[in-house]
Amino acid sequence: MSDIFKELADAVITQNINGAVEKTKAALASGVPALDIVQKGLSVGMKVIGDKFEAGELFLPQIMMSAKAMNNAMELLRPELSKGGDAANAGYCISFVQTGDIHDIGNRLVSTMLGANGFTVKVLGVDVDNEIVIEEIKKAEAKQVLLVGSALMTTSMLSQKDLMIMINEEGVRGKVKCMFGGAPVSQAWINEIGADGTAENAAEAVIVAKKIMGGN
Ligand code: HCB
Repeated sequence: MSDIFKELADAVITQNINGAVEKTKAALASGVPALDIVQKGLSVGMKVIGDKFEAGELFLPQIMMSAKAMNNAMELLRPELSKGGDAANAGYCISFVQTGDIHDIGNRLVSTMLGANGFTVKVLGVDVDNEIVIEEIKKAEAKQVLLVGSALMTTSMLSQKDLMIMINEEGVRGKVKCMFGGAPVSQAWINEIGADGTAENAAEAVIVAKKIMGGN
């Protein structure tokens, strides 16, 4: 990892809120692409934090500070990430974090990147009940809607299966393409629940979204 990416990751790992912002400013000033700052720097730090939490080496207050460091850096990056993508209308999508889940850093990043690449994104936020998602699908004027659901916990991931059942029961399966993501989501899970795709990160999410919506 180059020095700047290591410094960005370290700022998140050490809960250095000011440091994460300063390193992000410095990286932007030296011409590092915003997406690289997120994917090669800040997100790498968040992965380390998650692993340390799982190993019992860190506790919730520390994760919250790391999340704040990443979120503050993201505030600087969002305008950059929103620039320069493919402006052609790529479709309408509904983005949300599943019920019971408040992890929104990744979902917001995916939503920003989809917006930058021609999608019109309706962001429903966190802890969203499946009933609300169904209502939004029915309300949508677009013929084809892309669902962008995130779940960061094995528990909240289960509601993606319920959502797919509801989508079928409510007769709206033909209107939606379903892309789900988040750390516990795998292709095997997507196949099991009968969804259309998943992606490891925001850049891949744009590629998968365009593919399943019939673009290039
Ligand atoms: Co949180 N947490 N957390 N957490 N948390 C996780 C998710 C664990 C995996 C940590 C661990 O144990 N290793 C774990 C879940 C375990 C499990 O279910 N198996 C966990 C837990 C247990 C909890 C609490 C229950 C802790 C507690 O209270 N005891 C609690 C739950 C609160 C709730 O939701 N009801 C909790 C709270 C928190 C916060 C508030 C401190 C904070 C969230 C702040 C926020 O989001 N505003 C937090 C954080 C930060 C994490 C970790 C460390 C990082 C998550 C993150 O932001 N990653 C996470 C560890 C981990 O994920 N390995 C840990 C960075 C982003 C950029 O990546 O994966 O979210 P991402 O998104 C990617 C990718 O998945 C993909 O693209 C994104 C961008 O590149 N993607 C999609 C995402 N959505 C997509 C949708 C698509 O359609 C396509 C692609």
